[in-house]
Amino acid sequence: MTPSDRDATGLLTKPDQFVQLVGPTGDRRHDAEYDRWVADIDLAALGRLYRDMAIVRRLDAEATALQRQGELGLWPPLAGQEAAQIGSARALRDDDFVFTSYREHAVAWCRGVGPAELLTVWRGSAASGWNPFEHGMAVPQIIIGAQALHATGYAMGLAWEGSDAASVAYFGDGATSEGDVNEALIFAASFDAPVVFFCQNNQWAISEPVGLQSKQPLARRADGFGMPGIRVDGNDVLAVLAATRVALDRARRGGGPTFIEAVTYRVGPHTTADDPKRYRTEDELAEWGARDPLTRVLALLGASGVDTAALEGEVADEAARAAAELRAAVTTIPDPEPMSVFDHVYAEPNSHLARQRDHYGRYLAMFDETDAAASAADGGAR
Ligand SMILES: Cc1ncc(C[n+]2csc(CCOP(=O)(O)OP(=O)(O)O)c2C)c(N)n1
Ligand SMILES: [Mg+2]
Repeated sequence: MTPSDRDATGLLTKPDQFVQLVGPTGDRRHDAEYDRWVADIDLAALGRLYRDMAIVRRLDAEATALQRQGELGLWPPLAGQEAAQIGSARALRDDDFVFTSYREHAVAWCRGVGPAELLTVWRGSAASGWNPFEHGMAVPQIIIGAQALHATGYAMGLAWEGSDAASVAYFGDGATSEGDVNEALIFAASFDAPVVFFCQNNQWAISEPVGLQSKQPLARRADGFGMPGIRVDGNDVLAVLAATRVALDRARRGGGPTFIEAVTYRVGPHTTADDPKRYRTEDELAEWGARDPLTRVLALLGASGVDTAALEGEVADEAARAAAELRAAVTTIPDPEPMSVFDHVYAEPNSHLARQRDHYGRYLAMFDETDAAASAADGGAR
């Protein structure tokens, strides 16, 4: 990559161009602007990034299996997006705050959300998931793009309080077509909010390809909103870490928001309720398989003299243990008490909710009566 590949704003302009520090075969590509942002990442640190990615990949596969076995209602797999999520989340400080959609399981992992805690909502055992303030991470947002507004508002609050923390909004390529995301970008630019808009362009919004939603690289839109845009290889954990550090640093120094487009690929289905074979080809899958985020890190470590067979083995064992623990924890989560669904709707009681609670209570009682009647008819055998 040469400086002439960039336009006046520093944006890489051609669709196949992005910030890349590690190529698909593990070749280290030097970049005059971004290298210094990851100068501290030695082989041990790179090994830790590999470990994160391998463990979240294994946990994700376990969650998919748990859904197939009827233990979860639904699961949106992250497979393929490990580098985009780990690279960005490992750039964060504890006092930063992230607002994600439903696929950022690796971000949750980095924020210290326990894997079993992460799955409670997908099992239907919890109304949301975790205490956001314990992890600096809001619970998953299902409304596409809504979290971009939340992140912007939170960032404006941080600035007003004089904090140098930042917020990050994670969303997908499809979300960039939503009003919420566009409104958030305008607000953030107008108020120099310390927020990073981290868009994982995984090429698909369910069955809609990104080309249908944007005639040009998504990062180019940033210019129109009045903020810098960085297009980064989302399958290159080192480049993502560098790009996110650049954006966070700008936010902390009062420079306002940045839009990052991490170019990546959703390897699995949109959710376990989707069949991607209906809308995309095996060739496309193979093409992206060759750009796998984990194999390139192993290749680079190997070429740098690390015993990668040992590392791979150790991490695989650790990941298998984490997956077994996840399975044991998830399958024993107690079912919630049905009436608890009303507990956290409002801080104060109100008559509208009280009516619904009463109605639902009477509805549930009908089952007790049915059970009691059936039991009496059986002579109490039930
Ligand atoms: C406001 C809104 N509209 C539609 C949907 C249904 N929906 C769920 S996921 C999705 C696609 C999102 O694609 P993208 O933003 O690229 O994220 P990805 O799933 O690829 O991570 C849609 C349209 C929704 N959840 N919310
Ligand atoms: Mg998408």
